[in-house]
Amino acid sequence: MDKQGAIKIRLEKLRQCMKKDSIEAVLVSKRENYIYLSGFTGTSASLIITQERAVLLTDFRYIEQAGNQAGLFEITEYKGETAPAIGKSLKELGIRQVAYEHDFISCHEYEELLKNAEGIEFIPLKDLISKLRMIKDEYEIQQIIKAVEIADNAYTHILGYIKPGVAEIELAAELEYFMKKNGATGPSFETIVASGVRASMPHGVASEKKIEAGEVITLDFGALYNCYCSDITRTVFLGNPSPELKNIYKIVLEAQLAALESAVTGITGKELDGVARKIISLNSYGESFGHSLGHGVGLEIHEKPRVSPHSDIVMEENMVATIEPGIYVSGLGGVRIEDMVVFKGNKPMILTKSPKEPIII
Ligand SMILES: [Mn+2]
Repeated sequence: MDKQGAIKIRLEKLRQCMKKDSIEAVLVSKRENYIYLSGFTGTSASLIITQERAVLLTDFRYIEQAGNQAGLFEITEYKGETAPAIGKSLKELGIRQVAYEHDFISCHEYEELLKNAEGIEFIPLKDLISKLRMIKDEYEIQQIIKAVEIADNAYTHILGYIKPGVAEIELAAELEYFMKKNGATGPSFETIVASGVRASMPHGVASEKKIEAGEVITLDFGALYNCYCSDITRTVFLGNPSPELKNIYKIVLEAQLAALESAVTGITGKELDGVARKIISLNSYGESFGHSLGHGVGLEIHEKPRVSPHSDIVMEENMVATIEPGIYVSGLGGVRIEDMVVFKGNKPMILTKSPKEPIII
């Protein structure tokens, strides 16, 4: 499926939902949402979509790019502030009520919109677009597969760089350099390299600390490819780990493999999270697994569906999520293992290919 074909179907689905919910028009200004619905990847645009019209407003910097990328949209150039341009367009289109991204635009922007669109009613869009984005189409899955592949290759590459005396930040730089040389536009989030006792911090962003023999190292990173994210975590040992860390690794891996087995369509986020959490708790590390099992990944690094103890969402075919249990012990270190999967009936498509047996460098 080509990109334009995919976008056409996404717009049709959005319009069906709008009809069902009696929404006359939607206003989209969140970047991931306008990329999804129009194909335009610049950093500033607003979309106004009705049953009949699809308008993309942007400024001088992006007119040419928008024309090239957003073939299904009428492109409107504006000068100056955004809100007056949106207000003018809404009036010209004869719109009486518009659904806006209430969870994205700021209070100030909202006030400006109201000021510039007298007589037009603003209603919250709720999770209409994020729900559509949960189910990935073929084009999206292809981009995600490529983003995961780049990260997998970067992991293999970085293993050769892990040695005593190398700083976490050097490893992060090498990972990011490798990913960009291999087709990524950048990292999908700030690279985490947490060594030694720092590995007890689930989000220990790479620091100037030098890695020493005998330490555990958690690497959590991802590639951004054609606007789609990947996310992988591996934990490796530089020299022989302590028996406790070795045992923690074994438990996390067992929990991760069990969760992958259970990653079937029809399971809820809560149930899936529970599969891994139960194993970790039975091994008395329940308190040390303080985050969710996973999260959706796509145009955003963290999106729906959540795989957490609070998530009632039912997993459906072609949802994409991470499975990433971890155990963190302050003063000792931590272990996390993370793969990305596509939900497919009774057996997930596991995208991440990097090995998970404990590696002692
Ligand atoms: Mn993750």
